[in-house]
Formats: sequence, structure tokens, C-alpha cells
Amino acid sequence: MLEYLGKLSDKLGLPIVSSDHGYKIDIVIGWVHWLMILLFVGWGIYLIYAIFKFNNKSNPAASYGGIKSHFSQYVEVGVIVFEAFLLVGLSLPLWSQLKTNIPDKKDVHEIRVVAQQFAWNIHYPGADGLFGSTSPSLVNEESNPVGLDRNGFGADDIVTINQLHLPVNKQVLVYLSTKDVIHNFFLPEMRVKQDAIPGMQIPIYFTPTMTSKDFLQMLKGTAREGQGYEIACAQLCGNSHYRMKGYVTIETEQEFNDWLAEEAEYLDEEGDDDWDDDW
Ligand SMILES: [Cu+2]
Repeated sequence: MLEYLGKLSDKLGLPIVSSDHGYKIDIVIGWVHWLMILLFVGWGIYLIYAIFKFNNKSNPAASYGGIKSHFSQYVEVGVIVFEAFLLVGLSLPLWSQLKTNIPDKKDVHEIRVVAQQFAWNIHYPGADGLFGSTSPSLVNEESNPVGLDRNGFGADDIVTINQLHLPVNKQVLVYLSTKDVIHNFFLPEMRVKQDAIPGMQIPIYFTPTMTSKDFLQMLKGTAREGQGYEIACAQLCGNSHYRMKGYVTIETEQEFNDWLAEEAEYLDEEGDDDWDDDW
């Protein structure tokens, strides 16, 4: 039933769902809109009714008694019940599932995403599975945008700019942070949207369920044909906010590992990241 409602998202004009929790977000969006349509139509009808019913011609003298019917109270109680259902029945369970039920680290694929004006730095832990330490003093906007310490665990880490690669059907844990102002990490098809707040490292997790290849296949014949997954910045963050976007590639575990190996090879050869290739 819930899955079926999720499929309605296409018909409501929402992006294709490509994460396992996505359809639940769509259900909340759907219900909120049903309530809003109901209120909009109800208030519209009432406005027209009131204009005719209470105009000067039919009511030359003011009524000091007010209305006797309880109808408006019933409507108000109905709206409150509906809103309580939206909040307690749908939003809170979803919120707690997404935000408080952090998965075990060993079961997830971890990455760091560091936003900055106007790019997305993606930091992968490399073959050892551990992130190297970072420090603001090591930041070099040209060669080391995240300030990664290449000694120790950081030796094999991979950092890309605007290139997010993830394996399909595997839970991802993103540690989101920002180097300057507030940004917002938005993956529309994954139904992921989270502010990046200066001074905080915010965990977000989700499971992509459709590879970029399948996604592009589904877009064939639509206005978006040929445009794959993207990261958008959904928080006005400066004069070039509009061009702060990243590219997302969801691939099979094998393809993902091949890509990581390729990047690692490149790292060995160059001794540094391929940051300038991605601009
Ligand atoms: Cu931004």
C-alpha cells in the first residue's frame, strides 16, 4: 500500500524516487497537499458564501448574538486531528527513523562531504576504510581543499570535487560539514536534503536503490533526458550559488570499487588528488 502510494509521486510531478526511504517522504508530501487542497477549497467556498450571506443588503443591522451553530468548531477539531496525524502519525516516525536511528558504522559506506563556496568536496576513506585527519591549517584551495593530512590514515584517502560516487543498494553515511557559510546538500531523487552548518558535522544516511544507468534509461524521452543525478545546493549561499552543483554516479559495487581503484592509482602517480580535472 505504502509502496503504491510512493509510485503516485510520478503523477504528482515529484522526481523519480531512487532511495529506499524516498517513498515515505512522498507520502508525507502527498498527505500535506491533500490537507492544503481541502483547506483551500473549503475556505474559498466559505469566502464566497460569506460575501453574499453577510453583505450589507441582507444584514442592515449588526447581529450581536453571533452564530449558534457548532459547525465551525467541528471543522476546527477536524483540522487539528488531521494535522496531529501528519505530525505524530507520519512526520515524527519518519524523522526518528532518518535522524536518530544511526546505523552501525561497520554496516555502512562512509564518506565526508565538505561544502564550500561554490563546490562540493567529497572525501572517501580509501582502502584502509579510515579517514585521515584534516586541519584548517593544511587547507590549500588549489591542491588540498579539505586540509587533509597525507601522513597516517590520510595517505590513501581520495578527495574529489563535485564527483560523488556511491554503490547501489548499500547504506551510505554522509558526514556533512561546510568550510564557510550555510549550504544545503540536496539529492532530489534520494529525497535527501540537509543544511550544512558551520562548526557542525551532521550525519545523514540513505540507501540509493537505482544505478545512474537505470536512471538515465528511465529519463529517455522526457525533458530531462541525458541528465543524471546531481547534488544541488538548496540554500542561497552567495553570488555563485546557482552553479554549486555536483554530479552523482550510482553504480554497482564492482564498478564502484573499480572507480576507487582507478582513483587510488591516479593518487599514486600524481601524489595528489585529481581536483583540477573536475572543475
Ligand atoms: Cu551552497
